[in-house]
Amino acid sequence: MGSYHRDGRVDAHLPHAVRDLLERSTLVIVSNRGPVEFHHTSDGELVTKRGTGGVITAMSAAARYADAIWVACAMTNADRACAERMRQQGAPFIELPDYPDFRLRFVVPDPEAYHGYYNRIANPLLWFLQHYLWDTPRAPDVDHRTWQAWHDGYVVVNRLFAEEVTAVAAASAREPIILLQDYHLYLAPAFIRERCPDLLLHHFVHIPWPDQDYWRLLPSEMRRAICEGLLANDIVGFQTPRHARSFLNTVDANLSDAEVDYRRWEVSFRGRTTRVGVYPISIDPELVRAVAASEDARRHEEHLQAYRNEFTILRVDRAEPSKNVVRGFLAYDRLLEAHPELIGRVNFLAFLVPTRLEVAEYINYLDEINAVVGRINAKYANAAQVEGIHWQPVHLFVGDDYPRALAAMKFYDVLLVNAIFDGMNLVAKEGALLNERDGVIVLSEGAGAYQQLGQWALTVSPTDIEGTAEALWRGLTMPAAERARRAELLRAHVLEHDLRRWLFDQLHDIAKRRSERQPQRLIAPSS
Ligand code: GDG
Repeated sequence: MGSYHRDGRVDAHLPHAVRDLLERSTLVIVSNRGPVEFHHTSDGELVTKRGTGGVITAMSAAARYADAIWVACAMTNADRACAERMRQQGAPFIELPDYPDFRLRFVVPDPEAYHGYYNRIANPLLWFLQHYLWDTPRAPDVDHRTWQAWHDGYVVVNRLFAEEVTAVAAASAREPIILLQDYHLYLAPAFIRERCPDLLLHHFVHIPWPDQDYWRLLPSEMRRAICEGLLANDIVGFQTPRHARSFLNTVDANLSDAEVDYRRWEVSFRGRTTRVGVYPISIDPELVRAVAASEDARRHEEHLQAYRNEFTILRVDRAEPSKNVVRGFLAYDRLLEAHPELIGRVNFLAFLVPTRLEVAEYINYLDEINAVVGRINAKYANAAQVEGIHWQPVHLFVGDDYPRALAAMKFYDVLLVNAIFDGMNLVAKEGALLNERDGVIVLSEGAGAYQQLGQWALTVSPTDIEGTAEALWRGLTMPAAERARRAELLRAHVLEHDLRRWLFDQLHDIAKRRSERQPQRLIAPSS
């Protein structure tokens, strides 16, 4: 795989338009979470820890190809201390000796603004909305605290991001290309545009874009500001055509002065045109294989052998309501009821990463998961005992351990990815790449990956517990030749549509927009 060299040489194997763009530009990656977090050890030493999550993984790979600066929020006390020291020293960036691909700049909101932006608006309000997670007769309640969090949190922090980005752009020796990430930053593009009308702005939305009717659960002031913010970009990218079309509909429904061209996937608004694109995110096969082959992963693989059975079902996810973990266990329970011949012969291994434990819904969800697993294990332990065997049908591993999760992907017979509505679900792609047993993927129609991988998976509606149980059964009993055929096609697709392609397709479209804009620039400066 090619890469960028700090001395300015860009790998010759990159497509021409992309290579040209990278040679002239600096990529300014803008996301809530940065590539690393700083922490103080007990003896006061400053150490870095690599950030987690799909967005960081993807954009970290992007930084290998280009001169890159990352603008992110300070999350820890040590992050804030670092930003302060950088300011006092008048240094433009934080250099990271262990991560030479990045130069970093922190946005440092005051804690109250950050709390409103992150814990009240971004997660849970926008995240819940965009994943259709609300039980609408009960939530959300947009009350005075929500409005306060919107004005004094979300708007304020988005403005801080815009200030930081414009400062970075102004100081950049090369042409800056701004790559904004996700739902935390919907307003920032409009604030950046106020200051820098000519900057190239690209925004990728990693999560679903729901139907325009569902957006009406947010007050019109908020949803209009979100649409206007996104339309300040040159390109807005989504994971699937369905999400992109929903965005066009939402703009059409909310901004009467926007002109939506459904044929060209463009919106004209206040004298500018925004293009809407589809870029399904993927994995970096080389990187994923390297982690899976690491010493750490091999140790886990060995240890996990004890948890396997004649059949192994696997799930790997954040402990997140949108991932539909509880229904997955209910489907497994139903499978065992319908096929008692599986008793003692199948194990369900679930690797769950605790997430957002500052939000009550997430603590409750983890409790629900523990309760359903406890119930299933108790129920079948008794049934197994009657037959004189010791058997635990579900093994739950809760914790943050990426090499362990990848190690487990090598030996599943069925991988369950049954998200309700989700952006992509990279786990389906990692599983397809790493599995060594021609394992079958049971995939929800609500997962973003469904659009690409659905034809070779067994697909289910996310609420259909009976259908999911049947799909698990079909997966476990599928003839070997059919399993092998599907596994091969899944792997080939993932290898061809990798993270590099996701990135380069976006850079290619940015280069195209850039070349279209050059003539406008020649005319504009005197005004
Ligand atoms: C969003 C969207 C979209 C697994 N165990 C651990 C761990 N993992 C890795 C997985 C996978 C990643 O975390 C999770 O990928 P998802 O695709 O489920 O992503 P989300 O975190 O929900 O993020 C999603 C994604 O953005 C990218 O656009 O696909 O739809 O919701 O790679 O293998 N990672 C760590 N510890 C673990 O124990 N650090």
